[in-house]
Amino acid sequence: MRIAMALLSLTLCFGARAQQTYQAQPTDDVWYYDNAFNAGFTAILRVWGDGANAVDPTGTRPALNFSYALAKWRLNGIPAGRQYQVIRAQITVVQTQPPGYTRAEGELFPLEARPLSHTNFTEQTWDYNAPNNPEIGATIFGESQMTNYRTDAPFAIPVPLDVEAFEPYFNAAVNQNNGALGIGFVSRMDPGGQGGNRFYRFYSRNDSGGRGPVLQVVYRVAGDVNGDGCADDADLLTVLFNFGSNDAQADLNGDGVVDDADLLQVLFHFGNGC
Ligand SMILES: [Ca+2]
Ligand SMILES: [Ca+2]
Ligand SMILES: [Ca+2]
Repeated sequence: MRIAMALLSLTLCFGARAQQTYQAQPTDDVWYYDNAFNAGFTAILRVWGDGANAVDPTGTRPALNFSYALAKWRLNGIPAGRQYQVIRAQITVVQTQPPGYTRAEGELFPLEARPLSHTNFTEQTWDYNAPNNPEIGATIFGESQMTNYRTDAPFAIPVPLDVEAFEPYFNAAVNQNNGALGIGFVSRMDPGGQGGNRFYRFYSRNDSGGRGPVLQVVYRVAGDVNGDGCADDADLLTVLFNFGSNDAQADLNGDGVVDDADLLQVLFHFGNGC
């Protein structure tokens, strides 16, 4: 029994080290709209579309019937020079009170998180008319969920990101962009005419209450079972030793069984981070 407990705590210890969590607010976020007031430092970001489109199809920057929010994160503490497996990723924003849309409208016209063409912008120097502002990509990493919807208080809007779509973007940010990761927030939600109230309004990083967007990424060095930062024969042996079991540590893809898919993860990334 004592030995079993010791093994269990050892496993938990290794498991905790193998998976790591990044969680932070952006270093820059801006309200990307033609008539935006205080676009770089507004406490509230605003997002809407024209009902049919989330991104203005007529030009590279949003015309009057579109409004975006751009955010840039610094992935501090994640070393470059290796590939990472993204296990889970989510952005959470906080909707101001009261929302200008019903729960059903929020579900019909979600807030979308998309890639940016580059991250060469700061809220300090933001200019709507600058010639080279980032463009919003076509990929939708994630859509908002209205699970916490309420009208009597601000509420958190989770935007879970699709791991397969987001993982290469995350790796490119770490390995090719000095850790800078840009996200564009857009939505098809139509305010309903000039002066309309139906759009997303969520706190920026400049909110004095600290309710700005939060990016959370659970990741590990790809193929690294034991969490020493390197995929090598020790990891291969751990997978082989636990083959056919449900050992959580060796189950790299998290499908509940240790099998050839996990073995391939280690083989494919063999030498990663070493
Ligand atoms: Ca800002
Ligand atoms: Ca290892
Ligand atoms: Ca597995």
